[in-house]
Formats: sequence, structure tokens, C-alpha cells
Amino acid sequence: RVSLYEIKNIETILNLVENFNRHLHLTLMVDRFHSSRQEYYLAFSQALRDILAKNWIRTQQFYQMTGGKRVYYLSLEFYIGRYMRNTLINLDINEEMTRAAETLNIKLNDIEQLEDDAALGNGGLGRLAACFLDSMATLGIPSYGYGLRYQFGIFKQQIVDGWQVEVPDDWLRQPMPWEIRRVQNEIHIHFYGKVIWNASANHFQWTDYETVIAQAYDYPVPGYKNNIVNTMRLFSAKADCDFNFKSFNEGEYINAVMERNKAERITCVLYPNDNIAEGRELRLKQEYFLIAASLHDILRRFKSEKRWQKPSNQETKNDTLQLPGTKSNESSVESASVDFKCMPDMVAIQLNDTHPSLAIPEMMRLLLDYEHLSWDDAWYITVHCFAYTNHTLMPEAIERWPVQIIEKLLPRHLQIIYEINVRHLKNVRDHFPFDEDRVRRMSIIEEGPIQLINMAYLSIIGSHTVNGVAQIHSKLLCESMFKDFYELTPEKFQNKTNGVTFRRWLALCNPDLFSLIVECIGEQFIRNDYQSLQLFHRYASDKNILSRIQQIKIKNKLRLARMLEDEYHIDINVESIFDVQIKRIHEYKRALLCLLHAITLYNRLKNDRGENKQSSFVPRTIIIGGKAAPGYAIAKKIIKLINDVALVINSDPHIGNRLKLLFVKNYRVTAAEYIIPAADLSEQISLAGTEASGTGNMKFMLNGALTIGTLDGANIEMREECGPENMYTFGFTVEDVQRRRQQSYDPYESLKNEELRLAIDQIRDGYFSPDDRSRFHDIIGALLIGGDHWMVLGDYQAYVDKQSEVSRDFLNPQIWYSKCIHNIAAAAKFSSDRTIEEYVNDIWHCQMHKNGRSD
Ligand code: DL6
Repeated sequence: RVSLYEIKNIETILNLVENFNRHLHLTLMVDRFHSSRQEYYLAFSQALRDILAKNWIRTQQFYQMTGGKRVYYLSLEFYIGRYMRNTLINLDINEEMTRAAETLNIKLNDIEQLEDDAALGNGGLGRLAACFLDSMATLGIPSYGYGLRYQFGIFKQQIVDGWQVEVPDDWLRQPMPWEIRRVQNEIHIHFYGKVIWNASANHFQWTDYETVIAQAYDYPVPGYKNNIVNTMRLFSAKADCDFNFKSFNEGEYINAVMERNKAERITCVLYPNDNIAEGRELRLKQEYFLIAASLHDILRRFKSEKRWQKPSNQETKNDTLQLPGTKSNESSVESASVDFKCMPDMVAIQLNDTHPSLAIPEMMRLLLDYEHLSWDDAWYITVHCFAYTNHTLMPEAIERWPVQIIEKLLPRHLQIIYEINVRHLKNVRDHFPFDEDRVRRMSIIEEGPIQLINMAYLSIIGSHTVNGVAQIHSKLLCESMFKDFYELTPEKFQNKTNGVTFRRWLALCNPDLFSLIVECIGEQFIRNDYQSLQLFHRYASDKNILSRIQQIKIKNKLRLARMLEDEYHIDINVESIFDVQIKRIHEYKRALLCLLHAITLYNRLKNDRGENKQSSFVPRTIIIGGKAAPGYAIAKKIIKLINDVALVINSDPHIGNRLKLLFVKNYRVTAAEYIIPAADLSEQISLAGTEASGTGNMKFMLNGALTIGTLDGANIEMREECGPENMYTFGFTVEDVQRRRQQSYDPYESLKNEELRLAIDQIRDGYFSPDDRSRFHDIIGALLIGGDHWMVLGDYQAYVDKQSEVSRDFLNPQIWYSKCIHNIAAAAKFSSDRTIEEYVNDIWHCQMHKNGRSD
């Protein structure tokens, strides 16, 4: 039995230094005095990799020997960020490596800045997948993340003249020390072609297809101080060597080779849309490419597990299991000897939204056409392996693929989807006789000018559980979007409120706060006892701790202020409230509300009246950041508006450093690691019923920022945990929104508020855009003539009033920091370890190996 418990990761600092030098010489072939900082970074990373390698191999051996159920997390996005510091922390050698670097006269902090983010995600959904990987490794779950190795991740955002400009994220241009290509795991993926009935073999056969090769790259996922290293496997597209051999034979050798690029485009770039479905054929190819390669791998691993092979006297026939894309000599297990019905005991596959949902018909295809199982057996296995997480209520994010595209690209899958639908609709009719309207509503195939396949419906039908990502979101799914399905199979529906990993989002990004908490309550909360963070509530009136929390916050604010001053050349007042909204720019998230408040404060200062006389104004630095999807015109216009307003406010001598507005460019994981620990106030102000959960809200809470927020997503549960007195909630509830939508909401009503009317007039009349006075007419049009779909104006008054409360409380550090402590302690529930444990108990039913051995 392999135990991973108590393996020592490093011997001495001297060893680390030696390893660094060895890699500098033998891997990079440079000498110490003629090497660049980039080479130092690579040498340190290689030295770290050596330590990981040993544990990585042992973990995989350990999983094989313990032989339990595996969990597969299928996701089109993994938004990891930087690797190096996270690896040092999880391996518990951060201090040693820092000291080793010092002996070499190198600052690890500087070297770290050379690392690009692994930014293979858009926002919340991709970052959640990364947090889950960290928790699954920390809890010792035999698990794998499967995704795509995009050559270009989420674009880099530049701001030119106030406008967003997208620049490709060429993250693989430098050598990538954290990946290892698995040469033995090449898989052939098919597209296009046609389906024929193979009468002699008695099954359908997909022929005349084009082939693309999936190459596997593995990335280590170390658990926290437990010597476990799990795997994230990303696939990259490569042209088949036999590609276009016809033209090759005709002598068009050059053209044939050039054609290869086409196939390799599949994993070229991440689609940069957050909460908006992408309808292009290339995106569908990406989705199929990922799931076909993943399922191939999953079945190969399942087959190789000895305990699921039938004893030889149960064997019926002797045909070799030949998964598509496998070379015949690779397959050592015979299909008839594998008891596929046991697969749900060995395999749990989680679908991260509908993006990988083609895995359902693909699994059916493999089991029917290659394993020759009956439909009922194949369907039983499929449904019991799959589980589906929904991440959005936005109608525009729901994937619906035209039947025609699927037919062209994946003809056999279309047949299977039709058959799934026929059987499903029969089931609906059995449950709800004489209700043909319901049958129509619940069909996977939506009829209309073009037939569309609803991927969410396919995912629900093909999974044994469906979950939302916060209580209110899961409830709304059952009441609205999936109501009919909930009525058919209520037992499938669950909630799994999101969480974030405390390792990256506290230990890594806020080491001083982490140390203070550990000093007070011990370190169990960061390992596998997230609940114990609640012990920190006890310190909410401890003067010494309150003042130390304040000092840490100020230190973090100073660090951020220096960075922003360097980059943006503005003077930042660290005594001001750092009021932060960082997230994707999407109308429903309402950066505009934040901006209207900034304009209101500006006008008050200009007018110098009321509670805002110079003497009583509480200084604020409002920081907004986030990327807009390149094709989302109004979101890009909002960025320009923020920048135009910022220019006016920040250059007004009358305002000075009492109020600043800053749009931080290129918001990403690494930026969040600097900004969140420095925030006083976290803006979570989406219209109620629109944000599925949010996870940024949890990161701020954990780092001692107070939240101003609507009763939306996980904000509601955060409020329950910390108590309403420790959070600034405002605005319409979900019920208010529903009522107002029914009874005609009138945005003009809100203009009775003079301050709001002034702000709207200023934007409309070009006060902030004297060079183009009509620049923002479309934004104002959406708010007024367009009916203000996101009810920005309707929530304005309540929001601005709540902000005044924030300012009052901020003036009293005793009150403010006591609330901070309650927030930090109440963040216990929002550890992704809690979320993952719930997935284990209610959905995956697999073992956990906390501490690296089976407890
Ligand atoms: O569940 C992770 C994250 C939630 O916290 C956000 O509230 C939600 O907007 C986001 N959803 C998406 C949806 N994309 N698609 N499909 O990114 O998921």
C-alpha cells in the first residue's frame, strides 16, 4: 500500500539552491551570470516541478491501488491564474524557497511577476472550476479536470483613449514549465461524414469522417500540505498525419501540409463570452473535441481497473474492446469481460454547465456502437454517471444548437439525440396524459423557423442530478426555467452553493491576515475544517485584534495604491474608502449604478452642500474593473463612460483626493489577488434574480471587505451567515422585480430624484464627453426609452442611501473592523471545501483521502 502521509517535500535550503543551479545549467543551459530573470523563473519552476513529480506519481499509484470511484470535472474553462506561488504554498515550502532565492540574491516576488496567468476562462464559471480542482486535491478526491489547452486564453484588455482594445493572450509563447505532454495519449476525434447501418455487425457505423488528433497535456494540481497531486488534463488539437492524403497523392504536398492549420484551429482560442452562448460551428467543434477526448480517456481508465472485469466464466464473447481512435494493440481488455453496469460505481462525470453536454450522446454512442450494449443498459449507465450544474438564468446564455449544424458535424449524435427525445417525450406523456402543450414545451428539439436542440434539457434528461449554484438560483430554476422538468423529476434537483479556495484567496493573496487568523484560531480551517473559521467571531470586540486587522488593511491598501499610482499616475488617498467593483462588464451586474453614485458624490462635492460639506465628506476611491465581451457594444460603451467620468472627476482641482474614480485595465486572477485584500467595500449590486451566485463576493468577505449588495445569488446566504447588521443590503427583491415587470415598471418615475436626474442629464448632454456630446445616447436610451431592463434607476435611491450608511460607519473604526471580523468568520461557509464535500455526499458518492491516505 502506498501511503502519501508524512513524505518530506524538501531536505534543505541548500538542496533547493542546488536544484535551481542544476536546472539553470542542465535544463536551460545558461550560467548564473549570463541568465535573464525569465530563466531564473524557469529554473525555480523546474526545481519545484521535481518536488511535485514524486508526489504526482505516488498519488496516481495510490489511487490505482485504493481503486475507488473517480470524479471527472468536464469544463470548457479553467481559470487558474499563476502557478508558482500557489504551488509553493500548497507544498508548504514558500518560506524555504524564498530563503533559497535570497541566498542567490534573487527576490522571488520579482521573479513571480514574470509569470503569465493561465487564463483559460472568462470569469466566475472558469474560476470556480479552478477552485474546485484545488479543493478536490486538498480533500484527496481521486479526480481529474478535463479541458482544452487553448493557445490563446482570455484576451488582454488595453484601454486606449478610454476604449477597450483586445490583444491576444499568447500565454504559451514562453516555455510552459507546469505542463507535461503525454505522448502515449493521442486520441483520434471524428467530425462530419455519414452514418450507415452495418447489418452484419448489427449496429450503426459512422463513416467518411474527418479526423483530428487530441494531444493530452497534464498539469499538476497539488493539494494543501497532503502530498496529493491530482491532474488537470488539457487537450490540444493536432492535424492527423494522413490528413488530406488525397491531395498529397496528387502531388499537392504543400497544400496538404498547409491544410493542417485548419484542424489545429479547434483549440486556438477561448471564446471570450461570459454568460452569452456562442453559436459558431467552431465552438461546437471545441465542445465535441473536449468531450470525445475526455470520454475516451475515462473509459480507457475504467476498463483498466481490474476489479470491474467480469470473472472469465461470465464472458460471453471474445471481441476486443476497440474504442474509436485506439490503435488495436493498445487495447488489452476485452469488451465482453468488462462489466459496464458497474461504471456508475466507478465513474462520476460533472458537466460544468451545458458546454460539455454532448458527452451524453457520445457516451451512448460508445456504449451502443462499440460496446454493443442494449439501449436500456447504455441509458442506465449514462444517466447514473452524469450530473449537470447550471450556472445561469440568463436566457441568452442557454445553449441551443441548430439541428442542421449538429447533423452536418455529428450525424450519429443527432440520431441518438432524436431517440433520447422520443423516449423522453413518451415518459412525459405517461406522467402527464392529455397535456400536449407540456410535451411541446419539454421537447429537446424546439420547433420554429429553424429547429434547435436545447442543451440544458438534454443535460437534465441525461443526468441523475441537476444543481444550481446558490439557494435562490436553485429555487428559481425549479420555479421558472426548469419548472416542467422539476415537476417530472423533483428528486433530481439540488442546490450546491459555490465556494472559493481559502488557499489562493487568503493564504496566498493576504499572508498577513492569514497569519493573524492562524495565530488566533489555528490553521485547521485552511486544511480540511473550514467550519473552524467561525471561531474568529470571538475576536470581534478584541481591541488588539481590531487594530491589527486595521493595520493589515492599511498595509494592503498602501501596496495597491503604490501599484495604481505607478500605472495610472494618480494620487490615491489610502485613508479613503476603497470601494471596489471588479467583475465582467455585463449590464445585469450594473456597473452603471456604481458610476451613478460616483457622479452623485462628485456633484455633491461640487455643490458643497448638506451632509457633504467638505468637513463631513468621507473620502472614497472607487475602483471599477472588468472585461467586456468584444462583440458586446453597450458593455464596451459603459467602459468608455467610466473612463470619461473618471477623467473629469480626477482632474478637478476642487475635488482633490476626496474622490477618485479609477477603471483598472485588464482585470484578471492576478489583479484580483492584489485588489481584493485592499478593498474596504465590495460592490455586489446585480439586479435581484440575475446573478446565479457570484464568487467574487465571497473572496471579498474572506478578506475583510464589507459588502454593499442586493438580495441576489449567494449574497443572500452571506447575509444569513454574517447577520444583516454586518452587510449593507438594499434594493428590489426577486419578488419586487417580478411584480414590477408584470405591472409595468416606469424608469421615468425614478427621475423625480433630483440628484439622479442631474446625473442622467449630464451623461446625456455630454458633460463628461465634450468632444462628442451624443456619445452616450445609447446608454441613456437603454435606461429610459428602452425601459431600463436591469432596473438601474429603480434601485438608485435605495443604493445611494445605503452608501451614506457605509460612509457613516467607516468613520468609526471600532464599528467598521468589528463588522470585518464578523464577515471573515462568516466566510467559513463559502470555502470550496464545503461545496466539494456536498458534491461528494449528495452527488458523487466517492471516497475522500484527507491527509493523503484512506481514512
Ligand atoms: O457558478 C459560477 C458562476 C456564478 O458565480 C456566476 O454568478 C454566474 O454568472 C457564472 N455563470 C456563467 C455562465 N456562463 N455560462 N453559461 O459564467 O457562474
